[in-house]
Amino acid sequence: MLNVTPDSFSDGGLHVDPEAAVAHARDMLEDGAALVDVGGESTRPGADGIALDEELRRVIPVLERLRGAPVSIDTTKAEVARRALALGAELVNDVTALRGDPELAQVVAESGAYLCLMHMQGEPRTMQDAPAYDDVVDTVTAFLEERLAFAVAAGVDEERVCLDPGIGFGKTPDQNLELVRGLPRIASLGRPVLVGLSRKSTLGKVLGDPDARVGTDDASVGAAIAAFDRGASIFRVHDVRRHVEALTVAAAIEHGAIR
Ligand code: HH2
Repeated sequence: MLNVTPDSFSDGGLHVDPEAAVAHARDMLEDGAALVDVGGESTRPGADGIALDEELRRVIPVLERLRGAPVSIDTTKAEVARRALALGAELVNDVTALRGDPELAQVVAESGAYLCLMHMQGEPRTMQDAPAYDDVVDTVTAFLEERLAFAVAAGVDEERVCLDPGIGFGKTPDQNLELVRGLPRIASLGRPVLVGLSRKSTLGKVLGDPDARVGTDDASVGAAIAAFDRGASIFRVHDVRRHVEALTVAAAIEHGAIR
């Protein structure tokens, strides 16, 4: 994934210059990424939303330079998605699961693009204040089932939708771990499951730092393998090469394939 935000928690600010962002995207593709997720609006805990103009100013120059490369657009805004899809983006990654912009469902449906529906409790500015669930796996699974039905009713091809529990989006570290354990339930909805565990603060907290804001890449790989073993098949990561190597071996063990 590629942040062109000045304030993302893991690599924000590194790729605000479009040329640097594009070079980083090409490195990720070279390292085996299937898609580069381009995002101009930070969703880190505490982040405020940004205006349409600013988001377009951040992502359009990058998307123009990446034309022809496999790209997804991480946005909640229909207009950003529309422009990104016109520039060749293949997937819309909407952290609001089509609850943010009432026009986004139609943009995705008409374009025939792939769509990621993610669970989030609350909104980024306040979501970590006091996340609470009766049963986090039940709640997230029921939510994703309902949002999938909503997307399909709006004309999105079900075969093009993947589902994401939204690790860190209104969840405590324990709830995040419970969600990874519960991935088989989410996978039972019949759609590919995407997870974004990479560098998230829960990983640093598991390693003993209660104030961690990020996790290490080695911790990220461990989490990705645990998620793979429980049915995740799409991984939103930062250190692509490490994850590709680890997941290729895990997949070969699972499926018996030597390439
Ligand atoms: N996580 C982040 C952003 N977008 N999209 C999906 N579908 N799933 C995720 O888990 C997810 C996401 C946050 O990670 P990061 O990109 O490192 O931070 P930021 O949002 O500040 O760019």
